[in-house]
Amino acid sequence: MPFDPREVEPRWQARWREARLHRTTFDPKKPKFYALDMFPYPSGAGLHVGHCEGYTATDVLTRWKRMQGWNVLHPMGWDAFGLPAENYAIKTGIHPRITTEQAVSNFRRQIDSVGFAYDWEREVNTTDPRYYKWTQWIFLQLFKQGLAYEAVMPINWCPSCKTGLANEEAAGGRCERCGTQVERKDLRQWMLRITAYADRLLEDLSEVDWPESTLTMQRKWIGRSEGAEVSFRVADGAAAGEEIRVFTTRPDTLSGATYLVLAPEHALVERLTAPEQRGAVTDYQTAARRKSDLERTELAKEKTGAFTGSHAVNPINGERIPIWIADYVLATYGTGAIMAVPAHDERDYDFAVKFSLPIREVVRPADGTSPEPGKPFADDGIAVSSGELDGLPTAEVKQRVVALLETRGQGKRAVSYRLRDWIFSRQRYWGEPIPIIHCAKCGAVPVPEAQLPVTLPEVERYEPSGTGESPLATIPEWLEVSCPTCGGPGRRETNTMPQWAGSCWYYLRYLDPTNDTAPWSKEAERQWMNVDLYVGGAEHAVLHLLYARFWHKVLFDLGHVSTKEPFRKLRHQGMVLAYTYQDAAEHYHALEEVELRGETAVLRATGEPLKVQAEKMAKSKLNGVNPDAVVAEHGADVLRLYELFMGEFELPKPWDPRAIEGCGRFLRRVWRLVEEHEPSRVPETDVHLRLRHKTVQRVTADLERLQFNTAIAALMTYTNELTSKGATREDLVTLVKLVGPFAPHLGDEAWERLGGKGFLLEQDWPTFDVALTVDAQVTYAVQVNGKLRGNVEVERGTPEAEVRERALALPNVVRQLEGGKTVARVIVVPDKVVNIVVR
Ligand code: ANZ
Ligand code: ZN
Repeated sequence: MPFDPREVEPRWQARWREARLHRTTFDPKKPKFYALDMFPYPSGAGLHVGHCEGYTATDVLTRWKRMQGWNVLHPMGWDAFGLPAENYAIKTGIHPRITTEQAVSNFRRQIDSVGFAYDWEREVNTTDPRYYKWTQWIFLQLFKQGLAYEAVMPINWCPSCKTGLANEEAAGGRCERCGTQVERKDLRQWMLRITAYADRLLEDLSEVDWPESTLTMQRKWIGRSEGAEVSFRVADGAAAGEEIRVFTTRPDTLSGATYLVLAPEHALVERLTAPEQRGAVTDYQTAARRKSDLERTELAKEKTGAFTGSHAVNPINGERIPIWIADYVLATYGTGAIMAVPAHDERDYDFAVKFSLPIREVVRPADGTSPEPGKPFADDGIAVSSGELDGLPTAEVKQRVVALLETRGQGKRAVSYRLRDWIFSRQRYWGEPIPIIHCAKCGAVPVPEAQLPVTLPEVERYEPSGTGESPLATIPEWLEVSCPTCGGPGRRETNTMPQWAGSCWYYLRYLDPTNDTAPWSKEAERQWMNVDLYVGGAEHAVLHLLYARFWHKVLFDLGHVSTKEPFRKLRHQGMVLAYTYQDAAEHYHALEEVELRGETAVLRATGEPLKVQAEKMAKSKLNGVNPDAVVAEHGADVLRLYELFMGEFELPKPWDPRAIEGCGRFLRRVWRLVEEHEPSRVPETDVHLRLRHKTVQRVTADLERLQFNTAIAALMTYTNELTSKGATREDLVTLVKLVGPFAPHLGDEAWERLGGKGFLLEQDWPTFDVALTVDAQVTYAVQVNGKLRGNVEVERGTPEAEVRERALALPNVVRQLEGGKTVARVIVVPDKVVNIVVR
């Protein structure tokens, strides 16, 4: 009977469900394995074969660990707040809750159809009030620690979405969602003081097993710079005598600082501006406000600026230098002011050239060569024109200058971070309400914990108000409440949390998802944390991981979690690409219109040759692959197998519809072996034994290293060998157990057919004997005076004397002794070579 996935797969899925097979249990005597998938945003488009890759990987690993007797936690949930559902609601008037529910049930159906072993009894949904109650609770813990605060911020503002955007959502100066040019707007915002954790977020990266590229991105994002803060006194004008502090990574170049530059928003600019410069300075400030940080600091950008009319004194040489403002200095980095050293910094150089400011060289290349003319020399070197510091290397000059400034009270060592506090509010509907009540007398008052959750009220319209407030501001019944502290009139906070909020702690809620008196129990936390393996896309390498680590550390400090880091090991699945077919006019054609000829392709209708490329899947490129279609055509087991067989797990690889067939053939071959099995016919031999132990070792070791593709290749080899040599019962049991995690439906069907009891997942993973994983026979190369003269094949472990004897008896060796030659020496290198020296 051929194996029909359409019949077999749903049948086993139903049996697993009835038996609650995937329910999490915990036995304190056993080790634990917490495998976490980055939970999806349930979009209307449904599950993607890219999702399936990571999910299959953790599914295989958790099934394997479970068979090895581990406690396994493998949950799934929904990161369901966010803009797409909300934008759809604005267009159609349909509540985002409804579209979200529909999308979630579609995702769940798809996930089940692939046979993933998630414990649905632990499903979480960030938009469920029983979940976001605790997101709000965590926010209040942050608030009580002084880690959540309000500030008026010049934020990125999308005039089309009418909402504020975090820097990362406005990369390149454009709204991530709609592409509109982003403006700056001053708005009251909730901020989270992630900068207070900058050092620990950096240091503790040494404790985790993450991809090096991701560690690097996190380090760069935090951007720790060591340097100094230097004080300059204002020499003239209304601000005379005041101090301007600058941050520099090159205090050694202080003698070359020929002017100061302040950010246009710097608090002192007002008083530094001389009456005759007022007009120019104000105009310049207005223009700067319209630009994004990125535009402002771009290296290649034409430099602009305005002179304030005031001067400052360089503390190292007493020189009077002009004070300018320019937008290439950011208000939010360092101190918002710099000492400009045009001879050694590219931006300062361009600026000095443009405004004819002095350029003074104070560092030269250490190798005695001349620096390139017409360019700043930005490297370390040897000090020149720096008085008594001349001739000293940069590192030492830095130390001496800082030491000198410190004794005079004019500066100190300082560290600066690129990381900024996290803008934690959105003026949108579909998010967690921030649980704060504003009172004229008491200020920002937390909603008492007993009153959580603050649920999202029903609204008529989902548009932001356009004045910078969320639609929640339009519902007086919801808005107006009494102050929890004084009982006077209060007004609810109308901002909602950003989409990142719910994903900052979902891995903790899975531990104890129905707890309604605490976000999770201490016991569950101690049992399962931390996450042993976190799998998800590299696109979350920075923000999600950084934000979640930040919350985790705060929770750690408050004693709510027992580990410093949440995710011990992290891996990113490589992106699943798909082939695209483009004609000469660069139009894309779907695979159905294409005829494949080896490596090339032509348009079926006209024979026109097409350009074939592996690209990211996209609707516009007609190369999307829908898992539903793959399951319908090939079955879930084949989909799962192919997802992991496609290539190395962590590398990008193209989906190849022709290669899927190979996986189908393999599984059919496994089934045929099981079906045609007649145990009495095949006696167990040493060859069987060794092959089996080798395969078990290979697959086990590959799973340990997440090398799924080579594990599958080993199973394919094993299957072929058994097909040609015949399989014993033990061979088949082992094969089925090894294949089971990859192809669980076929696994259970085959297990049952072999007379097995219970589910495959409840069986023990096969073990191996190392002694049996090495080949029984070894081949010695036999050399006479360094020349290969033959081979000797013996049983492994054959005594040296016997090997030697057999080597000397080889006809080809005997011939070398003709003419009265004698054997001077024989050297046997175990399992490798016999060297015979003849004279
Ligand atoms: C003098 C100097 C001389 C500098 C020199 C560099 C080279 P990182 O490494 O990114 O920390 N800087 C400081 N604050 C700034 C701000 N708010 N906006 C723009 N630029 C700012 O860079 C630190 C350097 O960037 C600082 O060192 C300062 O320029 C500039 F040969 O000071 B430097
Ligand atoms: Zn009050």
